[in-house]
Amino acid sequence: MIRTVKSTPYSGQKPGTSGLRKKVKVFQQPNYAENFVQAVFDVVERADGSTLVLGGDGRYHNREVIQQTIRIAAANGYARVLVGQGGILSTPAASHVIRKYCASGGLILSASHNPGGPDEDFGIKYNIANGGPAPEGVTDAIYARTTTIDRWLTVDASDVDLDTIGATRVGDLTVEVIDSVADYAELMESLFDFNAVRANVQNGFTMSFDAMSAVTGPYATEILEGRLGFARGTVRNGVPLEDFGGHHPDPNMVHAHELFETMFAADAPDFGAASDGDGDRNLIVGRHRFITPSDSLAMLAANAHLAPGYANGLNGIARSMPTSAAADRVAEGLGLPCFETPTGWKFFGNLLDAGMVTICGEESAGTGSDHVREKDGLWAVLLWLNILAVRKISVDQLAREHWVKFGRNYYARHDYEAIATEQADALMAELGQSLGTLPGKSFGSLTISTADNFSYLDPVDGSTSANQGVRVLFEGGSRVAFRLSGTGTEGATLRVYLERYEPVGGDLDRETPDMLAELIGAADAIAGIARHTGRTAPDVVT
Ligand code: VG1
Ligand code: CO
Repeated sequence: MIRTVKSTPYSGQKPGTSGLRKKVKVFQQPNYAENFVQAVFDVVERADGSTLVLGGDGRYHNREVIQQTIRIAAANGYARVLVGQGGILSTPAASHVIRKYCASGGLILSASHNPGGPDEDFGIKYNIANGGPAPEGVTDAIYARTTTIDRWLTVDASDVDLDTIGATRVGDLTVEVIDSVADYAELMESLFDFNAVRANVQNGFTMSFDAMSAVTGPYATEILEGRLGFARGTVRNGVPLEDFGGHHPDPNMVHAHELFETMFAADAPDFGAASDGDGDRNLIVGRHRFITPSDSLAMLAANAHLAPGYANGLNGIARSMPTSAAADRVAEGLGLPCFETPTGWKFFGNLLDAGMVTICGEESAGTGSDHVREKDGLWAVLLWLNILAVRKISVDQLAREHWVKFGRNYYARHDYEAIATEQADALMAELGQSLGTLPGKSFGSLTISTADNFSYLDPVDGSTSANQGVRVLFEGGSRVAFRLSGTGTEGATLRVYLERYEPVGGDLDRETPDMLAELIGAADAIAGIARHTGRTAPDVVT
């Protein structure tokens, strides 16, 4: 029996860079999650009788929303819901399950790298039938629907047992609880040379993986310890916790500092990695060598042909605008097309579907390929392991050889968090107005060559996305970019992206802060960060 529940719209249900993210307390309000889920079902493309994939990163409130969503799906004509055991599906695993079982889409319950717990963040993201995040046209339609919604549909049914694999019925809907890891692990095994990695491990290659008490724990334990033979204990913080143990599940130098300590110790293992709340980000640290995500993208692209899944080479490379141009130099070297997209994985979907690119990446520790339509943390780790096993060199050696061949893009991101929204908006508005006056201006040895507000024309569907951040380019290939975060839940976060290019034959072995010092000063002078925000230093440097 389908039941109609009267409701009224909530303001602010606009998906950001990656889904709708709010405090748990906001999501717990009566009808809040239900309205959003119903709005999704009201607007997305699907036939009656479709399959929906459902899962999340296991954070606080995950199970409640899964149970609500199952009943709403049953009332909205879905035939089948595939839900990860315990409500767990990493973002890349969900993307794969959508593709493998020809679902019409999926709901991923996660606020990714944002902290979890009763007073922290929750999120819902819709992915379309290609397995990728809903493009802007779809998220705009979902948002528009939330502003007029006056009811949601449900069935009266008790909660489904999410912990036991198997099928049950909810009204006319079949709910299948599936193994969260199996399909994904099989996909990884089809892409990479597990034998080569296993042999390397047997020869003494060691690693440390920090799952940050988030969703990758079960995936990493099965694949790294179970299938590749790394020692037990290689995966740390491997049990997903509702509050991620009180930490930010954000794999960077600040939040994954324990891993850094391990990797810079005298007895460091050969390889270190970490992933984020929902398993789509990766952090790569070699023994005594941090690899920036932008460099990781470039190094993976340059060596991907060493893995069986990419043995035929790449079709092209795409990176988000703030990501360093290191990948562009590899594309140039390999004679491949290279694309610059706005921030957020949803902009890669069309390029991947059209076969125009094989590998994509973002400076925020996201890398992935056409095997799914999301960034994929463990995928990047496994590609690194495959490359190192074949080339039989260390991370540090690989990086040095890469820079000698392509030059080095010194890179950092400075985040100014929880600043007043009016201050952030004023800063960006003033910066936008000053763009025309910037070319030709000098700051120390740096001279601005061009400055613009990044606008993207999607070469596949012809859509335009304007206002995607300010780019200031200097003569010689250095750059500063500015944009406001679209994933935060408190005030505004200003992100300042700093990049200095040292060409082949240049200064390739210096410390990043020294190399960026002049650019940091220029960034403040250009945008008036201290003047607008009162902040003289960033909260987080990654
Ligand atoms: C951030 C990153 C962006 C990433 C997004 C989602 O967005 O900068 O590169 O795609 O998070 O990642 P923003 O708008 O806050 O800068 V995740 O791992 O949160 O799904
Ligand atoms: Co994530």
